[in-house]
Amino acid sequence: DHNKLALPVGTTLDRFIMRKQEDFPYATGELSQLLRDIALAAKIVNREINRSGLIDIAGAYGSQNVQGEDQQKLDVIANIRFIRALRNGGEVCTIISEEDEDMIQTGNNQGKYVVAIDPLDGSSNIDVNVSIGTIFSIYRRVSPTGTEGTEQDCLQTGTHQVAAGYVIYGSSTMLVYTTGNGVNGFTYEHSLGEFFLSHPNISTPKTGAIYSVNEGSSEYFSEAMAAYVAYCKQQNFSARYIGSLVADFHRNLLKGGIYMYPATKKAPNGKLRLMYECNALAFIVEQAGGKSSNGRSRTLEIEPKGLHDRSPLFIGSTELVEKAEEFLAAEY
Ligand code: AHM
Ligand code: MG
Repeated sequence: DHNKLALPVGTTLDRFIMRKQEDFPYATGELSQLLRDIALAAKIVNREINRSGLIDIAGAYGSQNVQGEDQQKLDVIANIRFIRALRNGGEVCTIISEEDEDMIQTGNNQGKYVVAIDPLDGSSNIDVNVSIGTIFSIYRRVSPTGTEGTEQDCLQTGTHQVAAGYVIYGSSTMLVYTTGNGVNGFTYEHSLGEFFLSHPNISTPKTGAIYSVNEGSSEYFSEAMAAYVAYCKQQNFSARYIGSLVADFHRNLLKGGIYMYPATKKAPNGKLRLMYECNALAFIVEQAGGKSSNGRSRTLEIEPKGLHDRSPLFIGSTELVEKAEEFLAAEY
């Protein structure tokens, strides 16, 4: 069946999405439209980020987000841009965002999807020209259409994601996503304003030699966690930690390695948010042949209790994540 043939490098994102939709004869095209809306917002945010050094758009905005952190102006801009694109697109009834305490109703009550988004992750890196990212998860609503989306629609386990992805605004800008059928990466060509397939069918190495963790917090690590980090050093792994989740994750996805944000004595659930950060990357890593865990159980099966729940995260090459779990089992 010609539709199932792999599409060549250089295929545009729009064409790729269209051709993939043809693989599902009954697909209505709504998810495809939603992915295109996200890509459009990503282009706009990319433009804002590229200009930020010039027009001094970045910098503290004076307000804080629900996690009590300083919100940079670009976070606010990215949040507005993504919400606007999803609202205009019409496929999404409800959005939850790391930047907003409550659910955002788009007014599209016929929309079948809900989106969880971290519009601009790694905000502390904005002012110093380090890569930052957007992370998103898409779920099908469980409530009937015709009304606003509910909290139950938003608080689904990661296993229910129908698509997830991230945008990395780095030395080049890329969109990487999955709809549960492998992972594909697209690189943005500024002069043409298009994303092109550059990394078809990404598969992450089974093992690797990079560990990524904020060792500045090691005073607060559990003994088991400290023992695993010591093990990584005995293995002569390279330490790589940008402090920008998408960038750290992306590098390890391509090269093999493990990213860790553990539970600490200070932050018993770690720092990262289950709905906006962990689940999307967990879906992607599994689709690429890797693994994601909270140190104990599979990220995608964690039952969310609240929109802004946090979870420890151990993600990357299967062998390394399993090794970390072995060490951490000493804690339980
Ligand atoms: P943010 O959502 O406020 O930007 O925070 C998330 C970021 C991640 O990108 C990164 O991996 C992590 O925080 C770094 O945290 P730390 O400075 O504690 O190592
Ligand atoms: Mg974040």
